[in-house]
Amino acid sequence: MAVDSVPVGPVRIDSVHVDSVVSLLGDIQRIGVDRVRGGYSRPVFSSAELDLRAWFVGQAERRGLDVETDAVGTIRAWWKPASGSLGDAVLTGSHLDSVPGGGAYDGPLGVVSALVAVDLLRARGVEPVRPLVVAVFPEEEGSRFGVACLGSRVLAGAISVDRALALRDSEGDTFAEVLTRNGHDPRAVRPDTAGLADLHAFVELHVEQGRALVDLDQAVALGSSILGHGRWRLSVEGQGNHAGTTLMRDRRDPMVAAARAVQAVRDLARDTPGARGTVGRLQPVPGGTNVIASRVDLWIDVRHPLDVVTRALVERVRAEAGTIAAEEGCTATLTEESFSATTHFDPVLRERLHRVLPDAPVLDTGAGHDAGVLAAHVPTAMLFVRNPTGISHSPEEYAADGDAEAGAVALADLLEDLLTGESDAPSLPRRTA
Ligand code: HGY
Ligand code: MN
Ligand code: MN
Repeated sequence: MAVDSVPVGPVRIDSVHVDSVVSLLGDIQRIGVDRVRGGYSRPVFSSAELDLRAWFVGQAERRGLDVETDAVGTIRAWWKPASGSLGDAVLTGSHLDSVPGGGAYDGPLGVVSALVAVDLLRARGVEPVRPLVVAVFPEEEGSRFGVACLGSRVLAGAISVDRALALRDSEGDTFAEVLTRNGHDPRAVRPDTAGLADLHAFVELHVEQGRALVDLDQAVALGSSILGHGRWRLSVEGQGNHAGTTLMRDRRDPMVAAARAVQAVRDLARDTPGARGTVGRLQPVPGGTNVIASRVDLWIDVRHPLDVVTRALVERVRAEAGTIAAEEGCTATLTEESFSATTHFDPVLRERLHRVLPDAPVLDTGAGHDAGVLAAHVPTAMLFVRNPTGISHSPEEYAADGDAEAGAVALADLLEDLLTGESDAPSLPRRTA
C-alpha cells in the first residue's frame, strides 16, 4: 500500500500529471449555483448537470480513459489494462446531480476523487490486471423524476423500464422524452444485471452526511450499511375556492389537512425509536395566495433500520392522514413512489479493504447511495470523507481540503488493492446474475 504525500493543486509525479480534488472541484464550483436557494441545483439532464457531464468526459478523455454513455445516461470511463479481458472490472464513481440547493460535495466528491485516484495510481506505476471504470450515475437524488438512484435502479432491475421511462418531472416531461432530447434511445434502456454480476467490486467515495468522523477525529471511514428508506406521495383533495368569499365554516381546505399531516409524520416518527420521517416538499394546486387550494401534494421520506418498522410507520401515517382529511372534509391518498431495503455492504470486501485502511472506522449511514442499489449484484463498499459541519443536502455541506485529498489517496489505496489483486485476502464471493 503506497502512501502518497497529499498533493493540493495539480502536481507532476514522475511525469504523471496528478490533479488534486480541490482543483477539480474548483473547476466546477460555478456550475449550477442556485442564487435563490443558495448552494447548487443540478437536476439530472438540466443545463448545469449537462455541463458537469461534459466536464467529466473532458477530464476522463484527458486521462486517456475510454468514455461511453449508456441509454439511461450512465457515463462509464474505462482504464483498460494493457492486455486481458474487459470483464471483472473494478467500478468506482458516484453522481453529479444534486438536490435543490444542495452542497458542493454530495456526488461530485466521489466523481472527482475517482479521477484523482486514477492520477495517483498512474504516478505509483500501478499496472492494473483488470479494468477500472469510473462511473457517473444519473438521477441519484431523484430530484427531477422523483425516484432516487433511478439510473442504478434501472441497471439493477430494481425498477421496471416502463415505469422509469414514464416518470414525469415537474414540467410534465417524461424520463423517456428527456433521454431522447439528450441523444439517448429509450428503447435501448434495459437492466444489466449480468454486466453488474461480472464486476469485481464497486467502491463509492462519498462525503459523510453526518458528524461521526468529526467525533472520531478521522478523515475517512468505510461503510457498513445504508438505512432502509422510502418515499410516499400524499395527495389531499378538498374544495378549491376564493379566499375572500368563502366563509370559514364552508371550507374543505386541503392545505389545513396537509399541515396537520406534516405534524403527524413528525410525531409518529419521533415516537418510533430509530425512525426518521420528513416532509421536505409540499405542492398546493393551484398555489395562489388568495386561493383555497383544491389539492395539496406532499412527499414523505421515512427511514428506519428495520424495513418492517418503516412499513408499519407508513401505515400509521396513512391511517392518521385519512382521519385528518375526513375531519377537514377532504380525502387523502398515499402512494409509494420508491423503497430501498436496508443494505449491508459485503463483509468479505469490507474486511479486505479494512486491511488496506486499518485505521478507518466502519460507519453505517442514513443516506441512500447508488452503492446501496448495486450492492445486490456486486461486492460493494463505501468510503466516507469527513464533513466538519455534519450537514448535507445544504450549502453548509463541507469537506476540508486536506480531508478531500486524503480521501482520494485512500480511494487510490483501495483501488490499487482491487486492481492488482495482490492482496492475500480471500477472493470476493461471485454473485450469480
Ligand atoms: O436521499 C438520500 O439519502 C440520498 O442523498 N439520495
Ligand atoms: Mn444526496
Ligand atoms: Mn449522494
